[in-house]
Amino acid sequence: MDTTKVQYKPLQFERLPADEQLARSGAFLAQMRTRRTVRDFSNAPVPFTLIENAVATAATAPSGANQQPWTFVVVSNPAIKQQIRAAAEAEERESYAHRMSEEWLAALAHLGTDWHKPHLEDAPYLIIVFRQAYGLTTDAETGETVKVKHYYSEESVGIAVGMLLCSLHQAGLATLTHTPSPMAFLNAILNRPTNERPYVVIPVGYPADDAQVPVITKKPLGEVLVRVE
Ligand code: IYR
Repeated sequence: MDTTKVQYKPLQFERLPADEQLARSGAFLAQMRTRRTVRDFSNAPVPFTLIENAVATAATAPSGANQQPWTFVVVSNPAIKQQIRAAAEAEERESYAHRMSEEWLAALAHLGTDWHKPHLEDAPYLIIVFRQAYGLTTDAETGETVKVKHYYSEESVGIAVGMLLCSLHQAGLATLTHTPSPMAFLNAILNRPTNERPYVVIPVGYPADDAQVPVITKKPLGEVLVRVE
């Protein structure tokens, strides 16, 4: 028998006037449409509070069984950034030369990426997001470390990263979602436990004055929104 009792409290919810709903959602859309993945970063300093607020925002994300299966490692130390760059470039060099298929390279060609990752040192902060594939707790009686199954950790971390990117963008910062592959070197460099799997590396900062971005478009709404009434 399940004797667990759910404790409830009244939802705090402000019902907005319709015109304000429309104004806010339109303003948010317009702002999000200006977000671009940036590869050329200035080394100009960024207030740490903006990073902290973004991580705090990401940490409000919904997650499977509210297990919050994420760790956000924020690196500003130049020597550590240099190590991450060296390791990422070594893997990426191998990937671009041998591991990625012709089809994959062709799909990517219009973005102009290659194995060079100077942004990993130029950007003032790197946020490395780890997914906790399972939790680790200490058994109260035996003192042993026990594994706790996590549910929907991929989806949960994906949602949290989306919210992180939104926060950083609306704070006036540029980001790059970078997924070197394989990423196990991040556990070694950052000394993270084996239940934590690197999910994405996000350089954060201001764009370089001469930053360029490829000319790309997003699919029109009619292609991505299917309305069933
Ligand atoms: N991870 C590599 C390759 C790469 C793959 C995809 I799919 C991209 O959209 C961009 C890059 C890299 O970071 O260069």
